[in-house]
Amino acid sequence: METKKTIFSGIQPTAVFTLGNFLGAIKNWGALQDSFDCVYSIVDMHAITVRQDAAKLREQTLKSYALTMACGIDPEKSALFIQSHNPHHAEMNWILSCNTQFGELSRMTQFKDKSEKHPDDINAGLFTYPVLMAGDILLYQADLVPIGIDQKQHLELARNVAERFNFRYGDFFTVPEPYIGETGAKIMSLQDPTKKMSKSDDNPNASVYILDDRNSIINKFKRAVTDSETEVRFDAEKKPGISNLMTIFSACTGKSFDEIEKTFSGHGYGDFKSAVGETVADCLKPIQDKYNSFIKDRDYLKNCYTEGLKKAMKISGKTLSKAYRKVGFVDKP
Ligand code: AQP
Repeated sequence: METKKTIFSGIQPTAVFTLGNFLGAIKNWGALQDSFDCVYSIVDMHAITVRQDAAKLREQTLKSYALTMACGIDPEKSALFIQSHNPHHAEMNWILSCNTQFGELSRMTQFKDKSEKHPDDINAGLFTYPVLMAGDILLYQADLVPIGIDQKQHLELARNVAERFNFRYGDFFTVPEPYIGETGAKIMSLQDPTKKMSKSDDNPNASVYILDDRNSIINKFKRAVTDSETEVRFDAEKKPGISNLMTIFSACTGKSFDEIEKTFSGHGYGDFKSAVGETVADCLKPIQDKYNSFIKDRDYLKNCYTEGLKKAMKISGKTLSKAYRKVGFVDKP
């Protein structure tokens, strides 16, 4: 019998997910569930690399869990769990930290970006974030990791750490490959299309959040920054705003850029922006309805994340104890 390949991916519960998180990552997660063994996590340990309000983080973690289910992750098919519930992640983090170089972590652009954004809190966790992420992936011996392009550098580091460990201790970790969807791999801010759309953007018009109401979604697209021309045409360099809107429209409708250009030829930006807003609102409506029913049923949610944890720990426990043996720790009594 052919064994299925394993997928791992995670998302931080720092705020309601954006359209970028959905189109770049979670939409793919759902589509992969039938063909792969999928392990998905709400990575709350990563979230605390930036200062969080404890009560809000707790609530946002549960909301993120419900939202992930609403986006199509079926906890019966996938192992969907909350990262901090599984102690193996912190333990693996230490083993891998001792196999990661200071120099390679210093080159991570996310560390540089986030240090600039939070100059008063450049903590060690922010620096070693990619090691924790490498552990998340390697604990499940994942073959593939669905991510947006922004996470490619971190995945490359996870691959290097896995290869170094394998070289030192003998073949052990599966070296993971990135899985980047064709459309939506990088959704840009609606207010500055040279910057990625982010959950934690201070400008409320820059990001569309999955739970935004219909009017807000349509208005955010109406206000989206474009250029001084009038032609709906894909040119990521010269027309980043319009190209971003075309990417979003294409990811939501399945239409190619050629088809979009033909449909909106001679229409001007106003009509196109309205069409993108309406389409995104239609696309998010069923997710919002499902979310509203999941979030009310806290017992059901608890049951799902408890079962998800059991499935995840069964796999991660085996990997961790083998890694402990490899590095020379005495078997636990
Ligand atoms: N703009 C984006 N376009 C496409 N994919 C994206 N992802 C994030 N932003 C975009 C993908 O979403 C997954 C989960 O991301 P994360 O929660 O680990 O955090 P992040 O990459 O740091 O995303 P944010 O929204 O910018 O969060 P904050 O503001 O909290 O730092 C990843 O696979 C990512 O590639």
